[in-house]
Amino acid sequence: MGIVSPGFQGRPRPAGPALPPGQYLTEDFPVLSAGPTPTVSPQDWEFVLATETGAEYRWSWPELMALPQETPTVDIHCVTRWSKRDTSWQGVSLDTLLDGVDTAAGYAVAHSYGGYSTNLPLTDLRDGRAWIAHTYEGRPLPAEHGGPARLLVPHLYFWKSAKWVRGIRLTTTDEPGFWETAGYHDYGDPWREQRYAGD
Ligand SMILES: Nc1nc2c(c(=O)[nH]1)N[C@H]1C(S)=C(S)[C@@H](COP(=O)(O)O)O[C@H]1N2
Ligand SMILES: [Mo]
Repeated sequence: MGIVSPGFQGRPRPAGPALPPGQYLTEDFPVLSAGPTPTVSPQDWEFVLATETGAEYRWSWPELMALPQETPTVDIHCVTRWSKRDTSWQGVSLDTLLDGVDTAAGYAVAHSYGGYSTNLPLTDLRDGRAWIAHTYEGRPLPAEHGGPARLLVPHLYFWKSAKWVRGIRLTTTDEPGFWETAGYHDYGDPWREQRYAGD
């Protein structure tokens, strides 16, 4: 064989599964917050699920921890174009929280401590696709990433994964949240590159 340059790796790196269009991989974990990080201690934390009829279902921190726990490992995709592979979390499935909740609502709005909100169809919170996550890579979720607990909906752009989540309100009409009101896509499917309204 001829000359092989010292940097030559011999074979291409395995490409791995495709990323959504327009995304690049990052190894670090960027922090994206529209405002300051609210301080919420687990003792003061409460999660409220409110239905379209006004019925409310509440969980304290110990009650959340006493529910069945899941450990999803998922890829996440931010609309600013970074994606991160194989992030591992622990949390409670929205299926568990919605179990026994009587609702005919088609939509949900997640609300955060600090005022952020984001909307999505209720169906996207079901079928093992959404969690209230409190642990990241085996450690309590850091405050800048949404601790004590955040919504995790990895099949949509990451702005739908509300940090410092304090509740979810079920609604019969679609109510755009913080970024959706500011021109981002109402649904935000990364595989269809739904970044902005009209995409
Ligand atoms: N409460 C709240 N949740 C939020 C945001 C925010 O500003 N406030 N930013 C969203 C956006 S745009 C992204 S990309 C992710 C960023 O999560 P990270 O900071 O843990 O990477 O959180 C989402 N959830
Ligand atoms: Mo984002």
